[in-house]
Amino acid sequence: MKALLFFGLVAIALADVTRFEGEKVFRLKPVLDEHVTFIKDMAKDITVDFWSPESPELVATNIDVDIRVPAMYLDIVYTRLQQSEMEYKVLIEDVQAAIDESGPAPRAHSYIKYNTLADIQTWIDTVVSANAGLVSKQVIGNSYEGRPMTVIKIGKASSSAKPAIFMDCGIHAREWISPAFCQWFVKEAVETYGSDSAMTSLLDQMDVYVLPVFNVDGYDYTHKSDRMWRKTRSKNSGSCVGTDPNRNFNAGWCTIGASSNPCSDTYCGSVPESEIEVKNVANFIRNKKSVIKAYLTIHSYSQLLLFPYSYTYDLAPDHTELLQLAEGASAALRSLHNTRYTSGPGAATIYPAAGGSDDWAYDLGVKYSFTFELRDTGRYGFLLPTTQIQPTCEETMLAVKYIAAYVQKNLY
Ligand code: 9B3
Ligand code: ZN
Ligand code: ZN
Ligand code: ZN
Repeated sequence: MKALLFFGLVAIALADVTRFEGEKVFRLKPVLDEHVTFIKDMAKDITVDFWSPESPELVATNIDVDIRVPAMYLDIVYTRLQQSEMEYKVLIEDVQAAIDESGPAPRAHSYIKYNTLADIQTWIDTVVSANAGLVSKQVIGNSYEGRPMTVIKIGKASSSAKPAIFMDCGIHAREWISPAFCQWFVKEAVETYGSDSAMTSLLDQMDVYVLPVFNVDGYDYTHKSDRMWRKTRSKNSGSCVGTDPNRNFNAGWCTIGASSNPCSDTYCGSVPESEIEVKNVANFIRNKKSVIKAYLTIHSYSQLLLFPYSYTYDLAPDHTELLQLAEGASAALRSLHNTRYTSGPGAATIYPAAGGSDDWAYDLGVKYSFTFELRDTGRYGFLLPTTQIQPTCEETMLAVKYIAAYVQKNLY
């Protein structure tokens, strides 16, 4: 008994899990330049976690700013908010309570739970063995901490090279609905191939490469240590860990909307593709450049369907076509549960930011390049309840299938 208690305590000590008791998420509504200055100054004085936009550099007037505030700073934040006379509300009263509401980690793989990385890795093998002839897997490299990055290939076997779509999920560790969607997509593909005419035709003519978890180290870390982690887990000079993988691609790298401070949540890294995870994906796409016709990357939250560019306000050469396609896909998504998405180029629609994967893929020559920001709009943010996994995935399927069907009809 004593031994059990001892090992129990050791396990808890080793786990070293960050807790968020009494922490709140605020939505601030800056309308004056003074409000923006106020928020940036506050970020300098106290540690606040920017949920949206994802770092203080990206704060501007007339955009909602969602921040998580540690319990010890609540008094001072309330006092300062009164002084600033800025409009605000509390989105989440107690972050730990919101985390606990998502319940204990599932004991087995489930499409309506947030699966652990280990369960996702086992699930990949199960799907591959159960659907030989349609599904295969390929390790595209290992992460910084040595975990395999596995891409699932779905498509009817063919003797000639098929055009393809590449989709990744989980670039950002805490955006848990994203890997859930990639798993859902694979499930739907194998379940509806042969009965759904659009899916059958798609997988007969094209291959879909799905990377269900891009940031494997970060995702594992959000399950075991810190639910709010965003970046990779690579070591920087100094004590701060991790690079933002979606600021580390070689697309206007670190020129705007990214930080050169390794402690920032939007740290761009020491050089483009400094992160092995980014390099692995970039190499995979470069090697298949001639067959990859669309690049889809799944994030959360905000309900946006973005396309290039984010690193500049300049419109992409294919702007009109991409906007039309995004609006069609958003309408398809909305038709199921009336979930409203905004479509547009990243810079003007969310914030200008460089080093993102969609811009990089587009400049490489992948014309149909999109970033999804899934549910919600901030009620739960990254802590989207498991009850919303199914409706979110069902509606997102409609948008992804809309884009896939369009790409299939417009091969180039
Ligand atoms: C950011 C960039 Cl840099 C891009 N090219 N496309 C989309 C985004 C938004 C995501 C991010 O990394 O901040 C949302 Se989580
Ligand atoms: Zn993201
Ligand atoms: Zn996001
Ligand atoms: Zn539904």
